[in-house]
Amino acid sequence: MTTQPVELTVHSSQPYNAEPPRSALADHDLTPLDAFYHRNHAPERPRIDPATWTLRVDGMVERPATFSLGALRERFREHTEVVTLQCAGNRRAGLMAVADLPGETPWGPGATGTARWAGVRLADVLREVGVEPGASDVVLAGADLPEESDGGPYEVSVPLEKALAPEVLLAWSMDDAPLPAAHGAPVRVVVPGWIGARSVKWLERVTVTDGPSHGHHQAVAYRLLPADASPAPGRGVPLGPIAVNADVLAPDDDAEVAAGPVRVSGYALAGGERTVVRVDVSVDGGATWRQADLEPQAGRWSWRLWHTELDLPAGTTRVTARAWDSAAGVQPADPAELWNPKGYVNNAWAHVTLHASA
Ligand code: MTE
Ligand code: MO
Repeated sequence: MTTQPVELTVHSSQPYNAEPPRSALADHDLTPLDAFYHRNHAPERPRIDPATWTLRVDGMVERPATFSLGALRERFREHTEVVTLQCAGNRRAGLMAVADLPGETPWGPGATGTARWAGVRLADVLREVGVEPGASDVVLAGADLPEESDGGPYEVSVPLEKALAPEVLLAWSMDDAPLPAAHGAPVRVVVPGWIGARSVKWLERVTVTDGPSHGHHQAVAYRLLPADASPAPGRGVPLGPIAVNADVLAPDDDAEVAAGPVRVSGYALAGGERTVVRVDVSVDGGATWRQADLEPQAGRWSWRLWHTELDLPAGTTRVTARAWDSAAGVQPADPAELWNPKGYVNNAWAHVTLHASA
């Protein structure tokens, strides 16, 4: 088998925002590194020397501390998790087709990917410094300086309860190799089951607090607003756990295929603590459905690959997929009902159009 270099669709170069085509994600438990999307907010990637890098842990803790990379490796056990990251803006193009979202990145299906991450548990680090009573949130700050952060770094927070969950890692390794600079080296946070925005890259500071971060990307962006509201600090619901989502990854949208049996495959992701329990595929716009076969999950926090075989007649067929999660959540049919002023969480039914020749 020959592997061709993946060509990413580059939405912007400063900040660098790029996604792979569906075909590069299809049928891989672990996303090939060159097919992993890039989502940045600052125009420049920070330059960090791992030899002098330190992590400051402070705020409502009994023993504020500063750790070098060596100290983190020595003091804490390494843990590994296979985790799917998904940007809250994934599939935004489907919302933009409903109504314009000026200034927002028109993400297609590729702002998601799965990797094997290794590092230390944030919980172990927090236990070492001792969280004080009354604390409720953990603020995570990177080294990069987005323009909308008013001179400060990219900063978000997660509730203390999630920060203490065993799956949340401070990762230095991606797919058994050192974490690439583009994905947050030397150390990034990985918050499984939650929107990608909480998985802070180029981590420099962890601060235990009694409220969420006031940073732009916690207080204004990455919040869900009703369609008729406009973003303002504290308005709307902060996005945390991912909503159930799925996509068709192969064949690609608008592909030419031979009529007859066609293998269709994709992924489904439940988000939060939930799991994918079922994926349906329809060739008649959702009037009737067949159940796809689910493949074993690579990890508790990774997507679930699925596939089915369709018998396609000559001509054009629109293939639709939807997933169900273990909380009886199912993807909604219509992106018009989901449209929101920042264009997050498009988890409407997925479609690709296939052209079959006899
Ligand atoms: N961390 C920092 N420091 N700066 C960022 O711009 N973007 C976030 C998150 N962590 C971001 C960050 C968003 S919105 C997503 S979806 C993921 O990183 C993307 O991670 P990736 O570029 O490694 O795919
Ligand atoms: Mo994101």
